[in-house]
Amino acid sequence: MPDTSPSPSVDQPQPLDAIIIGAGFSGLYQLHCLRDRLGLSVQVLEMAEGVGGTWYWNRYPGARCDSESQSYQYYFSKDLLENWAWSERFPQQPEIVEYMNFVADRLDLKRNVRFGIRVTSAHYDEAANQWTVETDAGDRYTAQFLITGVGCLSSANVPDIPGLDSFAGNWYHTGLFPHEGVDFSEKRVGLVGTGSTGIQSTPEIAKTAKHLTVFQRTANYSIPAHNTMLTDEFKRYCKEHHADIREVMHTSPNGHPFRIQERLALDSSEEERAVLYEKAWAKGGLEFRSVFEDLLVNKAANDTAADFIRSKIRSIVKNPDTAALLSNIDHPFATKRPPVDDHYFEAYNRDNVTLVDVRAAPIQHITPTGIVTEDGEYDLDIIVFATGFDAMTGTLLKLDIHGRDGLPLKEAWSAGPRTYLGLQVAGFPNLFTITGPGSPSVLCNMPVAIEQHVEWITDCIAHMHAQGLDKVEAKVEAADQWVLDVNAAAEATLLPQAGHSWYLGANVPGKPRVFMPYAGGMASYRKICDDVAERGYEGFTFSGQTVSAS
Ligand code: N01
Repeated sequence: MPDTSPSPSVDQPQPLDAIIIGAGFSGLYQLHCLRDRLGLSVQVLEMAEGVGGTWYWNRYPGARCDSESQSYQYYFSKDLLENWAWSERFPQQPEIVEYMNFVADRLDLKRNVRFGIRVTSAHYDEAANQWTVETDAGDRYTAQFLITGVGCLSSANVPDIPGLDSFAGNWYHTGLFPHEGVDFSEKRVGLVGTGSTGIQSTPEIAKTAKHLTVFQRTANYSIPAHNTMLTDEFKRYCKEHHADIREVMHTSPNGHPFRIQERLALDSSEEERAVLYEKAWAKGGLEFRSVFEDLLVNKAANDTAADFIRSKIRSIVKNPDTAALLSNIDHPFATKRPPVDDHYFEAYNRDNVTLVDVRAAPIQHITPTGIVTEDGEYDLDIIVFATGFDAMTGTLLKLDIHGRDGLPLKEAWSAGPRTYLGLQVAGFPNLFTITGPGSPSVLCNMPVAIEQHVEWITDCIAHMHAQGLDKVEAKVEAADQWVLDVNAAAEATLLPQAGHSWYLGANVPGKPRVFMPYAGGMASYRKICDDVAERGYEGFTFSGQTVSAS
């Protein structure tokens, strides 16, 4: 039976079965599973004033999902699948928030979510086997389980550039964009960053700004989205083929609704490759990566895709100097998350867009009137930082989590995140981290990764209830081995070759350089997790007693 008790308030705190932090894709589904499937008392704590997680905050111009819409939704519910239809191939941010509200309302989830409240700390009490969570409203919640659904990219990374405080105009980070939007008309806008976000924003801001100056430190590959409105025929196809689409997503390494082609790049002739790449470019989207199966493991194979994209950039961008800067890319294709764009390179053919190379002439400081690089000052009215996130660990560490004997998570992870399967941390009993570091997470289509984690956690808690167990914790040796496995999986690919990628934490000064997501593929990871459960939750300890040896 669903729990219908009201949320505990400042006056009436009551112990809960579970506290979930975050009301995005992860938190909402976890709430549904624990409350409606297992009948537990659950409270979700959410900093935003509404559901949506990352999509609640990332409202920058051009914000759109890079996953194909038919794959960017929950698949656990036939009812949800049958009663929702996306309008575009790559849905825009407002439509995704609308979807999240549709889900939350249809499953009656909001009554167990407290909005507008920030978790300030979480402490585990061994004697009581209980988590105590404190919030910025000054109240406390206690629960047996603590589950984080805080997303992997939710802690904005604003660069520490001297003089930013003195800037007389407005500045924004794309991950915390004003809900009322920003009027760029008649404004000289500076955009710092050319990751997925900067690449999505550039053409949109250029449409209305008086002038847009893009500050590029690292040139990036990008594949055209070729976004389009979905036809009724395609919508019907999706509704009639849910099971088939899910099957492809669940058996592919990255959770997307397309298969990686089983062929090697260098087995094809140059002409054959050109035809295949042209076809994939014309189709657009992340599927470009699936033309050959060895693009991420063989540098020579990767070079063929990289060279193709560089030649495309040079053919699109008319100014040869700008084209040279944009195509001077220093890492293999897809070793940083490849952006998907809507006429990004074309935007540089506009009279009101300028590209500035801040690799050659770094940003020095900000004045009241603009950004100063080694080459001089760029006068600006608005600065937009598309400078990314303290990814995967940033938000978890900000929660100020303390495990057994008061051990701070910050200390446990001082040399980088250490988890078992990305699900649990040794020394932090009954804490689960949905899409935590060490899981495929950001290397996978997120809803697929989230559903797998939420369902595994739910099954684990159900197992504990069935067995009369009240505590689960990853074993140190299991976590140690998993860290080795995560490193080995990354080393088997070209991914670590992008030395400045956020996958490695390299974008945040002082952050340990550790490859954080599990790169062994979602389908293999799912099997590993299933096998662990099947073998009596190998590598976990329950209620202080070892259920099975690891
Ligand atoms: O952030 P990023 P993002 N001076 O870290 C530059 C997801 N996403 O927000 O590479 C100058 O990738 C930095 O330069 P460099 C997706 O997973 C999803 O774009 O460090 N430049 C880089 O160019 C994505 O990967 C979607 O040299 C500075 C940029 O800022 C992830 O979010 C849409 C700088 C940051 O790129 C993050 O993407 C958008 C400085 N001091 C994003 N500091 C959808 O699916 C940083 N940079 C919709």
